[in-house]
Amino acid sequence: MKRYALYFVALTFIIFESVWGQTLVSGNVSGTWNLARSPFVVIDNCTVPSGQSLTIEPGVQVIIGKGLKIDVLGQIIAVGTPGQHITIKAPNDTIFWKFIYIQHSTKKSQLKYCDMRNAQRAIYLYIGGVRDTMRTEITNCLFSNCIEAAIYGESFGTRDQFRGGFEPHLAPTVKNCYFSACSIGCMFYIHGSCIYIPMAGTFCGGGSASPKILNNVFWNITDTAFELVVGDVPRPLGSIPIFQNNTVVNAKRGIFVQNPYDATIKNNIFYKAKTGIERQGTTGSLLTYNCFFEKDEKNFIGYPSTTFGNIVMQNRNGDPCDIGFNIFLNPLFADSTNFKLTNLSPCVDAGDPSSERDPDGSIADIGANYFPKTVGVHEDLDLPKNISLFENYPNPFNPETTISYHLPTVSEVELTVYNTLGQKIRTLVNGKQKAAYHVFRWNGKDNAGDKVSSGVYLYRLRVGSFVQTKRMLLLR
Ligand SMILES: [Ca+2]
Repeated sequence: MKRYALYFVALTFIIFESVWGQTLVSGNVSGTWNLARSPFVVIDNCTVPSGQSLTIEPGVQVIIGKGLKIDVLGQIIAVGTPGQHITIKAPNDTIFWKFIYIQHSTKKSQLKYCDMRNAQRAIYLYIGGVRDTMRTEITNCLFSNCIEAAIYGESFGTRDQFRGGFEPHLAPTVKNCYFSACSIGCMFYIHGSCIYIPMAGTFCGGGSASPKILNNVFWNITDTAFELVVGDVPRPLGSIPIFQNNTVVNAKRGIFVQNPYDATIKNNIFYKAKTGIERQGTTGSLLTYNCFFEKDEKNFIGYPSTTFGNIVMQNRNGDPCDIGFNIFLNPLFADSTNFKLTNLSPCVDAGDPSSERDPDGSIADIGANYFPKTVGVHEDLDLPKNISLFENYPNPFNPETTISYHLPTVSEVELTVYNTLGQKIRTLVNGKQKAAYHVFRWNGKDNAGDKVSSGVYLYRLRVGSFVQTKRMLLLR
């Protein structure tokens, strides 16, 4: 009788598999999920244990039940192909699964050509309590209908009285992805904690995050496309986020950056974003070669600097721009889903000339999808041939101003501020620099860190035998 029951269970399972063609999964999972056993239905929380790996093959469907998650303590490799995407979704469009939670693991996880929809946070990256870097690659994926964030990263440093604190680092790459109908596209949160030991002092650990967000489209984002947030123990541990060549269309905010994040934000399009960029605190984030259109003027750059957003010069296409070569023109999209550019777009070849060239060999376009020119026609590298020192901006200023210059070749550079008596006040740059457009801020303080008084100051750029001096006026 007992044996009979076993046969019955086995038979039921086989029938279930063949009739419904699905595999139910829960608990510990690893190995390979292949097309023959697809779809994989997650009926309870799953875990990829530490040291183990889960591979999901092209074409596989993963259906995750309401509020459920896949914890990845080891590694997940979900790599589809352009013709056979992997689908990760809820049983229907009114239900939301939780997330794929990749945590602590320093084995590189990879998600490519995965379509993820109806999640709380589709991908949740977490590193804490270690002194290590976690790198996850998320490329060519589609995210839609994520109620909190499509990708949420968290780096949490912990206190440690013996080693002065754990300082984990999160450094994912998100490239060629498409985000739509999500509250937040990508969000990274750094924080930590401290401990006080009598006689020994306070020991703090802080996390850092340097995501590379490249060539993605963010469309219909109800909150923010890219958000960098700082929690407790905000220690600037070398977070260097890069947001480059993305297209953001219809968002409440394009980017939100908190101090001490120091982000590079270049070659992006912000189209119909209520607020293009909002900065909180004195972030050193550098905004260059972006295109803003139909922004809310008064909120454009956020607190505290209004340095950018003012038309003061022309870019290499002859279009009006600010000192960071940001333009404020209609990008002239060729279509309303992929947001490719037309040949008349002011974004064509208007990106940073020092960034990687487009596949057609031309200077980088602004936005996620470049406009391909006739293959084989390569224009000359159109960088300024001479060293150029630009007017500081704003001028007069209080308390800070921006000084910029262009170097055509790698050079030894000295940028110094003098008073009208010829006394050296502040050395801003002294060393070798690459061929590029460089921007520096002067905060009105001398080398000792003291505020200097109102008056005329001179800034001098010396590059080899090239020396040029310009005047600026500080009015406190
Ligand atoms: Ca180009």
